[in-house]
Amino acid sequence: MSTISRRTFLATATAMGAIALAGTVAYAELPALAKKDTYKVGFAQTESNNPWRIAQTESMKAEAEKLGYQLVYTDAAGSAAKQVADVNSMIAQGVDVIFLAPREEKPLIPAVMAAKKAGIPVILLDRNVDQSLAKAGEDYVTFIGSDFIEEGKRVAEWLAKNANGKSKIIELEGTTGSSPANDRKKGFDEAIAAAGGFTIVASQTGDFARDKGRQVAEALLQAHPDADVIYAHNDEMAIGAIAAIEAAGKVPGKDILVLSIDGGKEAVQAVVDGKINAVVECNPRFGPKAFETMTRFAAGDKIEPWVINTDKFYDASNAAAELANAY
Ligand code: GZL
Repeated sequence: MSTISRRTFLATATAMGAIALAGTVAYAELPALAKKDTYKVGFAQTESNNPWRIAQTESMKAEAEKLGYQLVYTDAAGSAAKQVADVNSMIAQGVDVIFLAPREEKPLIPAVMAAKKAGIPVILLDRNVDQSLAKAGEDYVTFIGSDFIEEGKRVAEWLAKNANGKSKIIELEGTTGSSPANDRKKGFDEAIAAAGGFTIVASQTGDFARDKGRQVAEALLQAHPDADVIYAHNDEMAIGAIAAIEAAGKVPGKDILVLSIDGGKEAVQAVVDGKINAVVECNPRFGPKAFETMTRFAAGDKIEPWVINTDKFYDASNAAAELANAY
């Protein structure tokens, strides 16, 4: 190889290396958030098909308004693909930061990585992404949300103490592929197996929706007439299951125990009425903690990889007293 072409080769290789390194460095570092008086903030919601999601959206909008920030809000109407497109549109609009409630753990990874590549920090709210594909502190700032495994475990622990001989469980799972559905199942199933004496006779998704939950509960009650416990991953499906139990001529909360997660007013009232036996809260009021975390990040604080929300617990012993505080 002649000297010139060797020099050219080395210069080119160095330039390419620098580009590659720069590219790598840009990809390797979490985007920053400048400290400013006001921000243009994106919030990519999954859907608005139940009181929990509506309460979460209201909380985010109220906090943004209180702070005087511009909020770019999108609703993916239950489509992970649309939620990815929504995030890409926020990137195109040049938002400063994106709050994302990833509908499902894997499909939203491209959205997280696109925001990172565009230099826009992402804060995950309420639901997480697949931890083998994206990391807090590298690809997104942090995950703010409940410990879903613990939520499922707390339901199982209550059941193990209060089943009074009931033992055949129908499990109504949340949205397939979502972190709350995956982890509420993991937490409950492992704890109930450890307790011994219980059988999960059927486990099927009701997509966190009331009517789908009712339909699935009706079908599973017909297939398993000996079932005497229904564990629903959220209140909407639990309330749907109550209708299914009554349609089967049985008494919810007595013939068939009903257990749930979320703790909305309607479910806590059902605990007061004896139709639901126990509910683990999953508070949707993310606004204050979401924007407080954003402010900490902008100030240069090191944000913990998981900002954990603590959850209350409701059963016959406290539901009436707590009802006013439920969302
Ligand atoms: C949990 C949240 C779940 C609620 C459901 O953080 O993602 O989604 O438990 C809602 O009610 O649909």
